[in-house]
Amino acid sequence: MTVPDKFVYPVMKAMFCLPLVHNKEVRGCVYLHQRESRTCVPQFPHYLSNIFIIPELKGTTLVDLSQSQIKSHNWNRRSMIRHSQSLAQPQSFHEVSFVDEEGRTMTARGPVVQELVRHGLQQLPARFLRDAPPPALVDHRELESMALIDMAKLSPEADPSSRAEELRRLAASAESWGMFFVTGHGVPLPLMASLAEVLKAFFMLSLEEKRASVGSYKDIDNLGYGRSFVKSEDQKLDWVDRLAMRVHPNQDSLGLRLWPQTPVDFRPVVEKYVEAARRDCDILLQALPEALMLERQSFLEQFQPCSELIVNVRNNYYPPCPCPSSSVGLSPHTDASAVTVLAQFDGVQGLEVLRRGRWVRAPAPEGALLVVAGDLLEIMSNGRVASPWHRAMPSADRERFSVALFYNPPPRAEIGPVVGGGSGAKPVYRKVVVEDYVKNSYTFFNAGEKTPIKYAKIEAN
Ligand SMILES: O=C(O)CCC(=O)C(=O)O
Repeated sequence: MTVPDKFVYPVMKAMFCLPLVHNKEVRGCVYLHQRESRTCVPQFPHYLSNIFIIPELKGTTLVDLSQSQIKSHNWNRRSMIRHSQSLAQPQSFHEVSFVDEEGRTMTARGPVVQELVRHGLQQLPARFLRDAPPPALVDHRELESMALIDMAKLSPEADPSSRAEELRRLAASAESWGMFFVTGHGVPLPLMASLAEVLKAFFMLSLEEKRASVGSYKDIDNLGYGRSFVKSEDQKLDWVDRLAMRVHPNQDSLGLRLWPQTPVDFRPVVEKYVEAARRDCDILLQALPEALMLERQSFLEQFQPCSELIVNVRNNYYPPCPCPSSSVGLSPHTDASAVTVLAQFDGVQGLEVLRRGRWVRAPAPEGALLVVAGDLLEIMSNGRVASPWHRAMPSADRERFSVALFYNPPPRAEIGPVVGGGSGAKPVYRKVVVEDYVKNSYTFFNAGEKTPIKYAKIEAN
């Protein structure tokens, strides 16, 4: 017997599915979900005193099955408990296609994380269970050096002394962290809010609706609705579902653009966001070399012809995790991009960066975008801006959404280090063809800290 759909809400923890017993009678079944928070709790004040998880009710929803509904399904306390246990069984899988080392297209399966959560998962399945990853420190003093750059001050029309100061801060943060936040960027706050809205609306569709909405990228490695970087059925998995899309170039004939049809404004909103974020990338790709005392156009000129440059977007959804201390939202990696722009929402943190051997949790300031150096920028800057080794961690009680936009030169472009600006250095990286580098990076994705970039390093004699 199944619970009628309209009463089944994503369940965060199986203990939340306890039947509600009132005067020894089954009065209802409690389902809780963060998303619906404000609507529900006030509707059931008389129930609250019966539930021993009251302190956890903040930000949750109660859904009540009335006596008559229970009777009509002939439920009793035991069958409801059985039912809530059966909900905990994982049922749905992402099919992931990938190209193996011999160029064959292979398929592997991995559970849909969001569905595990919806079915009231209590224990982390073995495929998600990691040896406890080292926890991150929150070091506010250290984080002060991760700059919040005001892009308005980078404009050539800005006051020269505040512009010089902003360029100095930009260089310092880029060289020290490989990342910095930007405000005063070209993405207006209402557009950020719309981006969050369409993203959440997409992930909150049922699994069938999501699949129907987005279609399939089957023949393309690492794109589509599903999960990233699965190469085998026994590999440890990340606690994330994602929708990864190529958004530029935009020729449909390449079969690379499969936009979700629902919500209907998904595509216009994401396209508007991409356009604005791309403009910001271009500004930063001029400001950065200037800040590093290199020729201002020396990075951006490596993005020609710009009609062919590649922009991918990965929309990440990290549902609440029953055992966050033994799982990872997104495994440690560097980005193969030149520049990544990360949008985080609702102030929910999760991104962590390895710095001086310690994991440090990045903040998620409202309205700011995080700019992260990718491996290609490390090469272009001859190692002065190192791509940070980073990961995302899930949380026990908060879902998290993020959008990572990867900005890359055209696949056939050859990029190389720009040396100068008083560094007096010899190149420590060789020139690489972008598509070769990206392919190499996928191959070595799981190979350990900063392995992919060794491909471009010039070994010291
Ligand atoms: O969600 C995050 O904070 C990290 C995202 C990320 O690193 C990625 O998508 O490559």
